[in-house]
Amino acid sequence: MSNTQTHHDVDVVVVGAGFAGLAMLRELRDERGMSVRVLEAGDDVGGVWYWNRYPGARCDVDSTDYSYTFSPELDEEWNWSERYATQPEILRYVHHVADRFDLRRDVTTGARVATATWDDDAARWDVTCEDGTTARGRYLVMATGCLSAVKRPQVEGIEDFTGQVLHTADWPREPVDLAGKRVGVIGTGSSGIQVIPRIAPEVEELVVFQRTPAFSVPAHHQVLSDAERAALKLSLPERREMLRNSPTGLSVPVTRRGALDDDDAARERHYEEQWHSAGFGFLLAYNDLLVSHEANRTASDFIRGKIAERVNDPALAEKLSPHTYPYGAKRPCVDTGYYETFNRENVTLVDIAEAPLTRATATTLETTDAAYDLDVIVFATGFDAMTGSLLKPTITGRDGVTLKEHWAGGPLTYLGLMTAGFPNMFIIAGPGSPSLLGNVMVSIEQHVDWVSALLVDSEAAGTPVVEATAEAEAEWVERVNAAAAPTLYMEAASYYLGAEIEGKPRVFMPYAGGLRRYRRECDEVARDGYRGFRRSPEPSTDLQPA
Ligand code: NA7
Repeated sequence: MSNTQTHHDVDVVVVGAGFAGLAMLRELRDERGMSVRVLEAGDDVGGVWYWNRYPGARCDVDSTDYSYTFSPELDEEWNWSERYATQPEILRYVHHVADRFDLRRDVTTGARVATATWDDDAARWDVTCEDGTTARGRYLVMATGCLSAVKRPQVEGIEDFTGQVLHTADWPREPVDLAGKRVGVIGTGSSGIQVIPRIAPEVEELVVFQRTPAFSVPAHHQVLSDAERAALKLSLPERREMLRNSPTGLSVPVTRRGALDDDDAARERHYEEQWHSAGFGFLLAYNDLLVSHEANRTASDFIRGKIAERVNDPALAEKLSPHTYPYGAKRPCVDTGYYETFNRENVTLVDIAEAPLTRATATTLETTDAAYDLDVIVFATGFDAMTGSLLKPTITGRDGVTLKEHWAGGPLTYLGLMTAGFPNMFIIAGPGSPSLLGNVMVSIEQHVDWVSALLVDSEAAGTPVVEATAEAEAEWVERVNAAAAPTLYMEAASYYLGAEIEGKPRVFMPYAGGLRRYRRECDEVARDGYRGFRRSPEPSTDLQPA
């Protein structure tokens, strides 16, 4: 659908119609009576769950904890069918929410934002989209997601490849038939680890190009019975309270035990028990896995031991075992039969750390060692994380300074919510906030509520121009760095650190102090009259030039 020439003059322009953008729309429109226009690049709502429709795509947070919490009626009527929802089910949920709360009427789809420019005289954001849609709003909310700017590595000659080239994060909407094909998958992060075991049984041959092995633990997918669903619903209030007060936003009990508090036998028993139930929560088996090398080594060794048990060929198991970074320092993965997939006759692992990819030809993908005949190449190479989608459009703040210029040395934010020099622009669950380090749904709702309260307060006080001060921003950036410094996060070339993109500033982007502490901090700032934010009245319209 083309939106050419459509203009929207509203209170709030929201960019992105994923979980965050839709929550912001509902909150500001239905709870605060503001006019909102959501601009969405995709042809439908859903954000990351709209684009990432590769076989095997699933959430690795429990469905119940990856749901909106604003409506008891919604909780009552929606029934998740599995412990971890599949992508189609999550997309159905998003559609249900969009329809039930009549959100679509304020969403323009197919509108990729090209520019957003602050007009200081009018105190308005002017937004333009590639399809010609324009919007003007007093506030701009960037709800663009941390994992949405797709990373497509340059492989020499890829344009000459005559087979199909796919990316997990931009999977075709129509079904892709891989049956009987020779398929190469590049990348072994969460997406690769989900797609590989899923397609292995149907393809003729699967070649996995691995640069860095991941740590993965069993997901323990499980279809929920009626009784389990009923019990989950009953426990919702308690569970939600736990999520809100937890450091991770996950419904995993916080342990006070460190890995070395247990003797070897007790620790082994505990890991074994966690291995058989925890899923993603395995990382929280002990409270020091991300701060102590010695503690981390016990978990890393345990997982490597399990890989050795799951893969028949010891040399192959060794290649699949990570040794170059601590467990958890990169986003850990959960899987269903990932390692066992390599026991199949039709699956080959190619270590491209040892023999790097060199080029593609019409029919092959080549490394320094060999050429692989393929019909399909699947990039599972992830994203330009956290800042990619914020820096793609040209966002221009005060005095003509662009966000790209302001963030040339890495993202600078106050509380992850605003950046100095960009008045009335908010970021949902972006850099400088816990975002990807916890359950992002909890982060999204916390930000939506907090921004909404700030807007109401500012409007009531007659000071609707809000801006983070440069001092507050500098102080917060220091806090973000200080929170990360003692952790093992600093020891992996991860997307948390900007290592996924060549030339990207190497700074630790999310706030590692935990969701609970972060929420407390945001609440205190609000209680202190929004300390660190400068607020001023809108310029009088009488003073506007004609
Ligand atoms: P990730 O986790 O960023 O994984 C990307 C994978 O692709 C990872 O194995 C990378 O290896 C590999 N990669 C990236 N670039 C290249 C190049 N140029 N050559 C070879 N291999 C490459 O993305 P996902 O989509 O799997 O998961 C993203 C999030 O989705 C995940 O964190 C969950 O939150 C859900 P590397 O480690 O960089 O050596």
